[in-house]
Amino acid sequence: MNRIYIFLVSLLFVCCGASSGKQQNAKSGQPQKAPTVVEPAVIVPIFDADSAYNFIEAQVNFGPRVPSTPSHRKCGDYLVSKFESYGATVLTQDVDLRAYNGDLLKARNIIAQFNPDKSDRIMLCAHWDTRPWADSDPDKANHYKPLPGANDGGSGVGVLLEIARQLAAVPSKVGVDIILFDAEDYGLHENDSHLWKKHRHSWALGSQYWSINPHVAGYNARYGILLDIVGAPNSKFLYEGYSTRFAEDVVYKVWQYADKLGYGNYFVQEDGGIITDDHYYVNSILGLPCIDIINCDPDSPNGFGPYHHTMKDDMQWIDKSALKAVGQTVLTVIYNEK
Ligand code: AHN
Ligand code: ZN
Repeated sequence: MNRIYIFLVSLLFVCCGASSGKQQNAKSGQPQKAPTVVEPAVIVPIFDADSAYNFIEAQVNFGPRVPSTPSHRKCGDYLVSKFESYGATVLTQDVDLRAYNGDLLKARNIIAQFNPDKSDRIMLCAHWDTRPWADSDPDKANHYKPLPGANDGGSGVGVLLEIARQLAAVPSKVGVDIILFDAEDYGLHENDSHLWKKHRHSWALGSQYWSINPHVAGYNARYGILLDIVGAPNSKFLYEGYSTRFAEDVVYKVWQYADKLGYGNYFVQEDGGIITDDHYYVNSILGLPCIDIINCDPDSPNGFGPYHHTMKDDMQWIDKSALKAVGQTVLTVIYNEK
């Protein structure tokens, strides 16, 4: 894998009259002919899945990233310093949020801006907190214990850190904002599921806050891509319902790039469920079209995977091939933006 990491995705040929060419023709007395100008090929860096895997492991090694705990604070500091080391302009939103059960959450949204002066931007996001309760665990004794959060929390962040590392090496034409939302996963405990109507906005508290108070007044981007639970072996990313409702063209664009790259087995072109996730609030509050790439498993009890919201959500459930499919697809989308 130690080869030169360039990846030619597309060549664009444009014919036009360049003034230097005309001068040359005039000097040589040749008949004027429009020269062919070849636009440079789009270069997409190669996503390194080993690196993304290590970024996930680093988060897991902090322990569960439950808001208001020391592990959470330390991991947040680590994430900020990583983005800074890749040349991003990093802002944080440190805010006290109230969970549905009354818990006070010392939350921090982390915003890493690449090329902050560019007005044409893409937003990439994931949540970095982990669920305080393994309430889908087969063992009831675990239902109020925090889970490791390798897939749920760690995987999306790991892929985005690797994308940040690549953005530092090869600048993209558009500006990129990577936003790590906090307090996504403190939503309604399964034992309280009869209260779902009263607490239907108990999930995704960090993205709700950001969507009401974006880091830049009047923040705008062409679109957003949320990565959530993207590291499991044999992941299936189906068309998620809010994504197609709010940002259909973005969904088809991303799934088509995935198909071209040979990742059609992961990015399955079929409708999946409707999932209330961070992107729902980005779409409905801020009006920024945002899709969700999220693994669903309709055959598992809670609709995600057998590890989901259980103590099993550890590094055993992280597969580098899935990380590669997601990371390479998102990089290809970004670097093809002009
Ligand atoms: C609900 O379970 C309502 N939403 C799923 C979003 C989620 C939870 N993503 C990770 N954990
Ligand atoms: Zn979760």
